[in-house]
Amino acid sequence: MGNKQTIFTDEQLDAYQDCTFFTRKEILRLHARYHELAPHLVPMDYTNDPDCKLPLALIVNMPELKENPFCSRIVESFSEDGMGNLSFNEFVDMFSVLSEMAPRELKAIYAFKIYDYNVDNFLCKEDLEKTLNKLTKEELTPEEVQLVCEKAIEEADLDGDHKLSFADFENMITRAPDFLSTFHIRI
Ligand SMILES: [Ca+2]
Ligand SMILES: [Ca+2]
Repeated sequence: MGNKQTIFTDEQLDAYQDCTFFTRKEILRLHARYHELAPHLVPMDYTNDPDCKLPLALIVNMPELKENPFCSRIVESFSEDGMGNLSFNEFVDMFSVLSEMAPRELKAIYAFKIYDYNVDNFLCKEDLEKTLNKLTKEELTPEEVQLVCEKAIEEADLDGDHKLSFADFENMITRAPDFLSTFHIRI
């Protein structure tokens, strides 16, 4: 072992491996990334589950997230305190869901939550318009956005209530996988 510092116990690493899509090596790399965001705040030794959280502003500045139009909303949705502060566990959970290894259905659950701006468990036309504006970096005219959203709802709306339930949304992303593209981030 030499003077190599213990960061996690074997049990901790096993637990991370079981609960995420990452290997032990990747967990250690994530810890290094988390640590380098705020070396004075994040301890190297995590064997005692230190009570440490990093603010949203530091996390959304990571090169992997910076360009993502939904980065703040993604971080907030993994933040238990709802303010966007992330513990290391939450940080790992977030990148696990965003990883290439995470199944589409899991990504869809988070995407739905993030696109549901008015938090009513449905995607209405306004939710989709906001989403599309962000996805296309406002390159479409308002008329074009409206048209695309109307069409997307019309095609995916299985029960005809003019808004998308989660089941409708799953139906939509099989036709328009671009709606999940912002949820693939390799770290
Ligand atoms: Ca909604
Ligand atoms: Ca519907």
